[in-house]
Amino acid sequence: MLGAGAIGCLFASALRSTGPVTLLLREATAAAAEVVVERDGGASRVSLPISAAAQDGAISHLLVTTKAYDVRRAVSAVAHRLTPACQILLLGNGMGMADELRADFPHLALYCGTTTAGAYRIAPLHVRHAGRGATRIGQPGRRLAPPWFSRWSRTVADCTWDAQIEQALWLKLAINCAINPLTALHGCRNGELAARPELALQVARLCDEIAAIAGAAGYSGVARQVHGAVADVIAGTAHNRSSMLQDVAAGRRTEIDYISAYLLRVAARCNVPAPANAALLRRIRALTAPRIDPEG
Ligand code: KPL
Repeated sequence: MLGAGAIGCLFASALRSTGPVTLLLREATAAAAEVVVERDGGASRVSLPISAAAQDGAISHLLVTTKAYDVRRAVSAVAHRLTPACQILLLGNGMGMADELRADFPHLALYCGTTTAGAYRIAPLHVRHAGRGATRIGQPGRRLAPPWFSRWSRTVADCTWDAQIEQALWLKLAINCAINPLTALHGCRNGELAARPELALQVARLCDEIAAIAGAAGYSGVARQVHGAVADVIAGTAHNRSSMLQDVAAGRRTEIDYISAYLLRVAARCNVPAPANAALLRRIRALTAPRIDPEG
C-alpha cells in the first residue's frame, strides 16, 4: 500500500484482518510499524511490515491512497516491482491521476474508488474513524468485479463494485469542487457553507456550473444530483475542516490541480463557461503560491 494518511491507515487496518498488507514508504527505518485506528471509544492495533519503495519484492496488488499530486511519483518509485498483471487501485480525492498513470504505464490494470468513510490523523499511523461511509470501486467499462474484490467486500464495510464508477467519481469531484476551495479560502468548516448566506449563494453558483459541465461531458445523472449531493455532504460533514482547508492551514500543497483545474479542463473541452469555478481556482493558486522573499 502506498499512502499512509488517514484513509490509507483505515483501509490497511481493515484489509489486514483478511490477509497480508505491506506499507510501502519512501524510506524504511524499521521492519514493521503499528497502525492504530480509534473507533467507538476503543482502538485496534495492527502491525504491518514496511518496505522501502526502492527495495525489491514483487507487487501484484497495489492500493494507492496518496494525495492526488503524489500518485504518479509514488507509483513510479515502485514501478520496478510491479508484476506485468499488477492490479492497482487508486482511492482518493480528485480526478486525472488515472489518466497520468495510463500514459506512463499503459499495460497496467487500473481501478478507481471513492469513499465517504471519514477518518482523520491524530499522529503518524494513528487515526480516528470519524464516521462510517460507503466505498465504491470499479473500472471504467468493466461490469463484473475482479477476483481480488471479494477480499474488499468481506473486509470493508459498505463496499460495493460499481459498474459505472465514472458517475461516482464525478459526483465526488463535484462535491470536492463545491466544498474544498471555498472552505480553504474562507478558513471555515464545511457547515458554514450552508449557514452563511453569502457562502450558500456561492455554493449554488458553483453547483450550477458544475452541473452544466457534468451534463455536457455526458454525465447527466450526476448533473441532476449535484445540488442535492453537495447540500447533503455539507450537512453531514458540517463540523469537518475540508482536506484543502487543512492543507492550506498547514502550508502544504493542495489537490486543486486534480479538483477545480480538472473540472475546468473538461469545461473548456465542452465549451461550457465556468467563471465562478475559474475565479476560485485563481484565488486558491494565489493563496498557495510560493512567496518570493525580497531579501533572499
Ligand atoms: O472529501 C472531502 C474533503 O474534505 O476532502 C469532503 C467530502 C469535502 C469532506 O470534508
